[in-house]
Amino acid sequence: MTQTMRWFGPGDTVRLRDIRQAGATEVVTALHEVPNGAVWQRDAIAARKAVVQAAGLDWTVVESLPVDEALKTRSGDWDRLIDHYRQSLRNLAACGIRVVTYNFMPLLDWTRTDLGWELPDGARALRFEPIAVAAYDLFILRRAGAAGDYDAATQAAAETRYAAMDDEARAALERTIIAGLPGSEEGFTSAEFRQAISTYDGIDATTLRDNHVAFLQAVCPLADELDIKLVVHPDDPPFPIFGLPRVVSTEADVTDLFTRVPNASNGLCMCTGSFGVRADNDLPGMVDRLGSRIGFLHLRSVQREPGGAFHEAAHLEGDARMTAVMAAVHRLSRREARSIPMRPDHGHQMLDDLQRTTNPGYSLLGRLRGLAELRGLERGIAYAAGVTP
Ligand code: CS2
Ligand code: MN
Repeated sequence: MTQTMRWFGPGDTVRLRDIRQAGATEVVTALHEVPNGAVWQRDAIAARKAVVQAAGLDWTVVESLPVDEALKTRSGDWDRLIDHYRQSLRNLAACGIRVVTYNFMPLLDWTRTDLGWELPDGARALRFEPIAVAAYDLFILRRAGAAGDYDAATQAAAETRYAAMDDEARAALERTIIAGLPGSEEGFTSAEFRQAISTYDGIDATTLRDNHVAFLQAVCPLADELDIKLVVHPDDPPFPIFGLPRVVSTEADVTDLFTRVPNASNGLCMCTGSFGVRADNDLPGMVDRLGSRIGFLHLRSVQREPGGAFHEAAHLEGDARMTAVMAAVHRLSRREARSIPMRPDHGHQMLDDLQRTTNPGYSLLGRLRGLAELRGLERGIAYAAGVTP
């Protein structure tokens, strides 16, 4: 595996030298300052790459080149936005970028309800709790039709939860859910969010899948030529939320996508933390079966809790079965003789992280711990399989 860490650009409080000392050889990053839908210019990409290289690191994986909402809803300026996406891919390829991550989640990228959930050892983790989502949806957002999406017990629990929150707690919950976590690029107020949700009226899972296929059919032939792998990041969490469809949540979802758009450039960012929320996603088996489609690995584990909640566990703990996943990654790399880029996806806030301000999920020490554990695990598996040293 090629060890990388995510870097949010020059404004990130985690510096390139920190990332290098943590043991990564590359960063994955994006031109976060470019608005969604605009072209990433070649000189801007080259300049950012030069900054990374001056720190002794490299940049060959983009996370993410955002897919504008109009491409997801297949409306408005679709043709122009496709042209922009294609131009950005050309410019990225000219600068030696070979993997481009994107997602196809309507409106929200990854979603949590608590960004500082205290673990027994005092470290802090990200957590998702369905009751908190329901409380926000029913009583703060007051989304039309929300009541139809929750059973009576959930509605009652949500009402109790809402009643127990003061104004500050309600505002904090709203910010956590819709203000935009790092990398999501766009955030909302509740009023804006209600309005944005209405742009998905009439777009069900089938239509969203068709729109995804139309997007890929428009960009994959060019990506094939450019030798770029476009890797879709799965839905996080991997189920519909706020009445919005999500269609990249299971192994069947992605195999369907590869069947409908067989181009070699149509690939997957195998995020074990996202897929792993669902017990019906067999993570090691997915690595075995999806094989050559996997262009990028996000290695992380979640601990599922009763009632559908989950929190982010340490990288080798929780429900991911990370040792089995890593063994499958090892088999895949040997079978295809390639070094797959990986990053520890998120980390706890621990030790000195607790005194610092970093992007939620993107602490330095928590990710350093994750990277160290994962690369040690990989070495051990390789050694046991006869690869020395
Ligand atoms: C990331 C996502 O932090 C995260 O969970 O994995 O934000 C990811 O970058 C995007 O969904 C990919 O487009
Ligand atoms: Mn991920």
